[in-house]
Amino acid sequence: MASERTLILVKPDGVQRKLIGTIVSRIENKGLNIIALKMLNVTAELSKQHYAEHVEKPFYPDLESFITSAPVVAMIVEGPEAVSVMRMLIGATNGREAAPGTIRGDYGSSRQMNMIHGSDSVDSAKREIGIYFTDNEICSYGVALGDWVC
Ligand code: RTP
Ligand code: MG
Repeated sequence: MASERTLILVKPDGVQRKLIGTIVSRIENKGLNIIALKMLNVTAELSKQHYAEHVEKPFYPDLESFITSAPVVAMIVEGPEAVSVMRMLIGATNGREAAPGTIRGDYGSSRQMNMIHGSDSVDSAKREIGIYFTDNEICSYGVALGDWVC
């Protein structure tokens, strides 16, 4: 089972609604390792880098206004199949359609303000981790769940 890294953001609505701890707990309860974590303000430039695939889409101006409106908490999460495991924990993009039990399904009722970002592939994760973190901000510790359970 491949150990992967994925880039997670608690978006401005999650920070404003004081759900940082809840979201961190969900990730830890699942057995994944948080190997980097910081709070920052996303600038317009950073937003355009992160959401390069969406910059030309009609919803992008609203997305940029939202993601730059308050701090985010950025994390690198590592573990077996971390990219797809986190996407499952996060749920569908639109909080109104996300399944109960997922983070968006339990806390979100909007398509725009959907609490959390998770990379959508291993390649996206590598690109996004490089945008948000330098190598010396990434830690290594402990044993991933996949080393304990097959
Ligand atoms: P994310 O990248 O933030 O993890 O979300 P996602 O993969 O589930 O969704 P994606 O299609 O990548 O869209 C990125 C973010 O843009 C906003 N959005 N608004 N039609 C719309 O109004 C619309 N579509 C997407 C959401 O905030 C979404 O998370
Ligand atoms: Mg996406």
